[in-house]
Amino acid sequence: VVQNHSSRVGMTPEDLEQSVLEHLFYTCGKDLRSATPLDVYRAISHATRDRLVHRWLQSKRTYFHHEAKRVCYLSAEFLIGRALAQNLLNLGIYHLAETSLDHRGLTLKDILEEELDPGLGNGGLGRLAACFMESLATLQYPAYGYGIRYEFGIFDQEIANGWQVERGDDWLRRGNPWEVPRHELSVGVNFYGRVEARVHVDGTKSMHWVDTQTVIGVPYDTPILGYQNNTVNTLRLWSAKASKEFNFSVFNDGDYRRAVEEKALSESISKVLYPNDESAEGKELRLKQQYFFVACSIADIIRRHKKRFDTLDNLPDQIAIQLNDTHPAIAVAELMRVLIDEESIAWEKAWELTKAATGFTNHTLLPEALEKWPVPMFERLLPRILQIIYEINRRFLLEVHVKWPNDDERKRRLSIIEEGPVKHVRMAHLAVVGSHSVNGVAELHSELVCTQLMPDFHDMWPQRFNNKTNGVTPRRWLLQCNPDLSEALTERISDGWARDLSELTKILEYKDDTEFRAEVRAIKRKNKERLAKVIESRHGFKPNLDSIFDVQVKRLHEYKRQLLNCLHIIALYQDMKENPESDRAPRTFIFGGKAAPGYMMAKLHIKLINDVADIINHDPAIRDRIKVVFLSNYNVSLAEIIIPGADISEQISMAGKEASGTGNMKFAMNGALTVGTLDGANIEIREEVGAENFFLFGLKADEVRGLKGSGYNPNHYIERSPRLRRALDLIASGFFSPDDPSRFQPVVNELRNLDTYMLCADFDDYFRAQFEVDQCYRDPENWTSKVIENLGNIGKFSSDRTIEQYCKEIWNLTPCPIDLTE
Ligand code: 26V
Repeated sequence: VVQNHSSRVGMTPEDLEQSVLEHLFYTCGKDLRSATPLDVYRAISHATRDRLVHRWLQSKRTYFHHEAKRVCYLSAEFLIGRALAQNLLNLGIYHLAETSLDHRGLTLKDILEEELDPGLGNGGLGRLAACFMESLATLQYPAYGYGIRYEFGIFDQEIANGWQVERGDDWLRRGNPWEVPRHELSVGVNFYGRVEARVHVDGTKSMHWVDTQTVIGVPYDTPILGYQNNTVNTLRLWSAKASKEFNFSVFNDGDYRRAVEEKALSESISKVLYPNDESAEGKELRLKQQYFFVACSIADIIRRHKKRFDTLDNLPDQIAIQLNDTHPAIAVAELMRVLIDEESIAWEKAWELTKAATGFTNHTLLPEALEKWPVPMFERLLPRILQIIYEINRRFLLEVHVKWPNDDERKRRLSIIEEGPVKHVRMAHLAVVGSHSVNGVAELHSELVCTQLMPDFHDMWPQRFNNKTNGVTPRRWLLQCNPDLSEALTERISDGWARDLSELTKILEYKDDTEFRAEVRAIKRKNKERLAKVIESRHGFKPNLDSIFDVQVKRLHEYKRQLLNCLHIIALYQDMKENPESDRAPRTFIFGGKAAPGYMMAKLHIKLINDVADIINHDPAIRDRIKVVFLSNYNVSLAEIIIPGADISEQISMAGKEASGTGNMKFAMNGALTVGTLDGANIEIREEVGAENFFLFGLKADEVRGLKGSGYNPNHYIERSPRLRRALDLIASGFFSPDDPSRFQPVVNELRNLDTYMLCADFDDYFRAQFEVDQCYRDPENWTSKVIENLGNIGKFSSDRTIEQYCKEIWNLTPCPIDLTE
């Protein structure tokens, strides 16, 4: 029996205070006098977590009793960000906590800063998984997130002398009050060994994966609370632990050192997140990570199902498995292995169940990001899984043969196994073959998946392909990160927007309300001030609050074209130097983002931005008309400060390369205007907010393709653009790198010779769009009306809308509300 109303979980100020004091004493072992801010953070977090527990248990009980279908979201990354503020808000006790602390002379804002930001993801894909988990709980859908409890998340980035330096992110060093280990649910996962076929007396054959090395997966659960409801879902992250055999072998063969080494080796599986997004590396440890968390998750899913039912026939009525990109695609083969080898289900039946349960989301069109594993490595590490993949492929190619007899070329293209000097397993092919749904993450992207990325699969199964345009949770990306704007909205249109973002259209009524407009401007200024303080504390100067805060924050990648932004800055600088009287609005250019540690060109771009900043920021002729800042260690918590402070959102990828983007949505939601190409979700954002409220430039995806096809030559554009030529010449001259004049030669050479991402083709149009930004900013009323039109029409990009579509169109889920009195 749960005590819902004990003071330990009560919602009065007295109850909350009492719990915090008790945790300070009993959990932290401190009294008020000796408590540090970290102790206070821990005590409040535990007091907050206490208030989730009965909801959490009741959610599990309800799902079990109602036999509710649930989604299992398999993702190698969950970039959840800090939990305390979000949980306080969703519980509806944020202000209560704020005032309680106030009374004791403490500021909640400062206490929140004590929480280390869990960086268990690279960027968009991991953050999307986190937004989805929050939306699922808010919409009261039964859901489990399954992933890896990395001991080290995405590296901490420092900028040393303009260069990126990586440091380990030891995010658990102060403990983690939000997770609960569940040792009793640990799972054994097999690696290596060999497969033995056994023929039985009745003539049947069974396969046995033997002589394996076993690693134990220990689940750590984090509660995911819905917005002001009683739903608490589970994010279950697996941590690798050496199995008993490893520990026993210490005593058995006496080779103590080897045993310790092997123990460390098996526990290294969940040690660190791979930081190279958008480029597959083919490292064995990465494949181990993928199989490790997938095998644990599938075992967990099957265990739970068997607890409730004595058959697996209804598995797809009870669970939907969603593969977040190909990282968990091995789930298709693992589920088949469990159904066949462990549950003795016939192949045909097992295949039917697997396909009916599984859906696959693609997140990238970059060829270098498509995962494939060398067959020899696969065979050594996962011999039984490889066998099953071969059998899946054999049957699949038979199906292809029936449809297109004598088309060997097509079979070669479609095969799960890529032929060549070394064969490879194509994980995207495995995922498509083993799923009933394949989706992209924005309209354009989904179309390109069908026509460019996998046209043969689309030919084969057109009905399988669909679109689910991304979204972001308005609770974190508006309510929490922009309290002033949230309050202004609630004052005008009441508070329904936080659960139904389409209600933001009501604010359009206030578009011409001078008071509201002035308030919107004042809020932006306050948010710029907050951001300016961060810049000042790190860079020693405070940006001009009257300047346009022009922001590009996202992973560093050539296709995202931070370099195009940089070229614009250089050209603007040269214009200003040449014509000192030129009358342009002052701008503060703000960058942030991490480069994959081995991605030399991206790291050189960071250095270029910092060198350009150094020269321009110190040029007395420029004063504060241009400032350039590269903010180090861009992460979720920094995003929560940067995004509300932006006037301009840079979404300038080469068309056809950015699958969706989600930062683009967060900026528009926080009153920034977009400068962008027709790429990913930019297209849909522009459609929603209106073309007149969006600064468009650049080639379209089909124009990019056409130009590539007919032989693109950047010099054609460089010759015709004096501005571009001059900017390139300045970089090449060593002007920004007097200590090493040839430092940026690789950058200039790439642009002049290849220009893979067509910066030269888009440069002049980009410059023109930026000039329009400038003109527009000088008319604050006009600018504000565009901001309000963006805000009022951004409702589509709530992850609630996205999740509703997944639930209706792929997962077939219905909400399962939690009643605490039941
Ligand atoms: C890819 C890889 C490749 C193999 C090695 C490790 C690794 C780690 C992460 C990734 C993720 C790349 C895919 C990705 O993040 N795509 C982004 O997904 C966002 C959410 O759908 C979308 O908004 C972005 O446009 C897209 O780039």
